[in-house]
Amino acid sequence: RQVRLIGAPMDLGADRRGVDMGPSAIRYAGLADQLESAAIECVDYGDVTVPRPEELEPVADESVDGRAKYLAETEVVCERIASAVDSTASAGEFPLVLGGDHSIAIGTVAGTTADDIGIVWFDAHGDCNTPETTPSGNVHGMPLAAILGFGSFADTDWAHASNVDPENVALVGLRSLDEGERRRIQESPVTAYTMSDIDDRGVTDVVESALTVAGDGTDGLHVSLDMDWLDPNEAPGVGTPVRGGVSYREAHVAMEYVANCDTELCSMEVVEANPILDTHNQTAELACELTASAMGKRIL
Ligand code: DIR
Ligand code: MN
Ligand code: MN
Ligand code: MN
Repeated sequence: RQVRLIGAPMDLGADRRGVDMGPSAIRYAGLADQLESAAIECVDYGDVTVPRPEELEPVADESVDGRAKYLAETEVVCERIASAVDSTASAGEFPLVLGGDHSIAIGTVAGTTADDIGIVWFDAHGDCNTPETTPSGNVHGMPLAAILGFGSFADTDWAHASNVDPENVALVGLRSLDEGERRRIQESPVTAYTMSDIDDRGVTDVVESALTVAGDGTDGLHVSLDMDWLDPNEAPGVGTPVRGGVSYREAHVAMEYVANCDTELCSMEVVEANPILDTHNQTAELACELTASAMGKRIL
């Protein structure tokens, strides 16, 4: 299946400007060449349009909606991403969305066409804040809550995905949770694997379990890869680094397990690579390598 790259140069969901350059940095690191040298055909759709924060009215912080900065603009961008993902899938191609901050995941999932999808979410964070619980106001800390319809996201049909059951969602690699989202994750049927689980069981066992959760009774798998899932020594170019993440080898083997999964992989995004915060282009280069592994690249 041909892979279609969709750039989402989105930075409205995060405090740190520069993550909008992620798609360029990942392309510059040679993603298309890496895929093609692994005999994975690839076309580039270009970027979806994202408004610049400078051209937008500052949002008031008073209302509940105001606690989610740029939520209305995020909706517009996510609808564009969803339509790009949808037309990619309809053309029989595989949508690989390049972020941008993690808020773009709302758009990717909204564009999926399978009736019942499972999600594996690789992240240091839970991304389950809602406008009611967020300490930062940044939507990149809320996309999974939006997809699952937690809190006031229940009424957003552009965000709340009707083809995702929380029973089929697994978080992998958690090591930083805000209080409200911690409670939300504990109360919901979402399965959460922390870094301690990876310490105890090893990454392959945890990823296998996560894929089983996501594949149980579903007909498609969505994978969301936040680069801050990795240890900051490997991926320094992220806005919210947290010590104690997975190593280079652990990340690769996890993506190889994703590629070998029995449930059909139907979409993926790689997010939060920020070249301004990076050491040379190390984090974008790693984003390329890991997505190539997930798309099936092997050494032999
Ligand atoms: C934090 C950061 N929990 C927030 N979240 C991030 O702003 O809600 N998620 N970086 O990946
Ligand atoms: Mn995230
Ligand atoms: Mn994160
Ligand atoms: Mn289901």
